[in-house]
Amino acid sequence: MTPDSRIADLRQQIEDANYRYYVLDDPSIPDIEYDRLMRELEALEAAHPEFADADSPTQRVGIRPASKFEEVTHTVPMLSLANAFADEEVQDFVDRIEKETGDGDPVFSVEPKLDGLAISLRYERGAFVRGATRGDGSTGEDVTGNLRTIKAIPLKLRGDTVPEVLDVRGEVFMPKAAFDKYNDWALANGEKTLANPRNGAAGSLRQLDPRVTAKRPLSFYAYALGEAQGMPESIKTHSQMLAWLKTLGLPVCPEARTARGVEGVLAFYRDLGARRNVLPYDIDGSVYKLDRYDQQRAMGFVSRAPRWAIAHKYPAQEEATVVEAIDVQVGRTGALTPVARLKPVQVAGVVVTNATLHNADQVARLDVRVGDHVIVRRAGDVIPEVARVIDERRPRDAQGEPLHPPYALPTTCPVCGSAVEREEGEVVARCTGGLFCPAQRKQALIHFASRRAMDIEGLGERFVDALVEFGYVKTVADLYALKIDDFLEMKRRADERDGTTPETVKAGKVASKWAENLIAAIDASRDTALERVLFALGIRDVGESTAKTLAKYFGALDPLMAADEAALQQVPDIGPVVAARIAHFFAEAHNRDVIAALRAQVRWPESAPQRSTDGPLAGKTVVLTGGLASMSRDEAGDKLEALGAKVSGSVSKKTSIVIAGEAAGSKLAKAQELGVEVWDEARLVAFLAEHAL
Ligand code: 5U1
Repeated sequence: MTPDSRIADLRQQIEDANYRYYVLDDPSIPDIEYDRLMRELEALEAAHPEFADADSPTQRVGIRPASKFEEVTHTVPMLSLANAFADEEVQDFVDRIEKETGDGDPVFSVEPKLDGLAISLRYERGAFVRGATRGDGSTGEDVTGNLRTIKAIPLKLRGDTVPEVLDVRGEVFMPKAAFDKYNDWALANGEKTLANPRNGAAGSLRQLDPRVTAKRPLSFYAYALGEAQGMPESIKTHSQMLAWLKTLGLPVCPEARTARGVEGVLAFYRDLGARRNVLPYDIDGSVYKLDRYDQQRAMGFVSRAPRWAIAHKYPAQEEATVVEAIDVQVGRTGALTPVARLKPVQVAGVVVTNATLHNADQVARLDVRVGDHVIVRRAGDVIPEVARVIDERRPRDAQGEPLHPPYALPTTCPVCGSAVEREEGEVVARCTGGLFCPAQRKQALIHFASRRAMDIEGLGERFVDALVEFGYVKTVADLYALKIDDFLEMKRRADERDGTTPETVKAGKVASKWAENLIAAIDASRDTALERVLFALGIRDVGESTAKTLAKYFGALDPLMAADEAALQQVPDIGPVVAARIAHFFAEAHNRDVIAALRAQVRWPESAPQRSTDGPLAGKTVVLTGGLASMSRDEAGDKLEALGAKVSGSVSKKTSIVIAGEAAGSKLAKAQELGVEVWDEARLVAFLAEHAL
């Protein structure tokens, strides 16, 4: 291939990869491959400057730092949206539309309202020529150089029939995961951290030097048009227009859809609201737009806001409060989690009194101290977190010095006094007390009894607490020696301690029923399965799925306990770190004692190992990827294991063979990159047949 055709080929491959990633949400190649293509293209362009092109993917940071942003007049003004906070306001909005259009069941195009920065992108004959902020709606700032660095924004539109002129409006935003990753990087490299994803997006576009913007992980979704010359006549609705933008290579939020009437839009609002915390970006509302263009025209505008669209806002999920103390919780594996005790505050309808500070790095990043005013955010599904400190409100003495020093995690466990250690490269600090530490013991018991482990119903946190605190159990095996009277006595002491249930005859009866049920639940757990026991033991990094794999691979406990690290690494999907943890766990005398005691109480069926240590694939690691037509992947895995293979889920240098079925993606690409042998399904089927499987 000549250099110019290779350059054209690489540019196309990179653009296609961007399109697959940002528009279709279906990545075609792994990051490492993408980087390799970029490096090859950079090298070729450097060697052949005669083939330079300002729209090459290597030229995203092409524009020199500016001293200020130029003004841009929007040829069609950038609109704003009216807001609704209550359902009734949405009802009024829909009522108005129904009345004025005469359509009793109007269709809306509905989508999330992203919490970023509105911008306009101008394409002329398919080329991105200018990008601007909204400004006052009529005039914005020219931030073309910064927008060019955002890979989700195509420098050229796709397709053969691109419009003559297209002003695309949409939102630049910073995905939540990218925001966290950026802040980790910034902290490690002495750069300023970003306060939140919205400020991250807005601040990044205000940078005068596009090289700074290029380091910020920004993305973009299109949601409206300004000037458009050459839009297909067949497009009669907003939703059709969004679908057309995607064909041009412009990303559109995958949550966008249509909904009918007020019930439809409110159902969308509630569904999106329920998923708000797990969406990959911050949103602050849902947007409803009348879908049909003829109906939009009939509704018209008031000042800068269309009467055919509205933003329905969600209640704030952030509130300000005060940190009254910072405590540390010790988890099952000894992990120390700093927790801010807060002056109670309502956040989106829930009273929050504690917020996690995650780990020492996060405390350092936030520099949160006792007495600070902070913003708490309800993150994830349940656990609220401290989002940031309000610096101006930090309590200070007469000299202006902060009243409280920076917070540091304790160097000894606050529960058992053992040393606290932080392994190299780990963010988590841990108590080294192991099961000597009552906090770890309690969490270990809670885990042991949990539904997916030994499934002992009724042994709630409060009673586990009391069992450990009053010395009834030291290890999980002690649970099986408990008698009804022990439980009754323990409960009486717990009630006394907590000042709860009065001593009445009825309470006594209820308590004895409770204790009987508990004993029955403990008894029921005596007949179990090896995989449950392995999971219940709480070995670090041995979750349910690894426990299952171990049980299947070894069939019985003794050979597992006897396996060294090298033998454990032969188990499918077990790498060196987990192998070391397992070997270490079974080598500890106190763990072996607990297991011996458990074996006297608990039974499980054992079998011969379900694998073959010889066979034609012995010593080979095989990865299955893509879809198989003649059997399921699980079936294929079982057959390969029967022939001695170790079946793994990820491709690495240690992989011997990758079996690539239909639509195999990044694993196949990685195998090719590493030069790993690749088989197609026909070859697999022939091999199995040859070995009578
Ligand atoms: N998702 C979305 N956000 N947003 C903001 N759509 C949308 N539409 C807007 C604005 C200002 O304006 C159109 C109604 C043109």
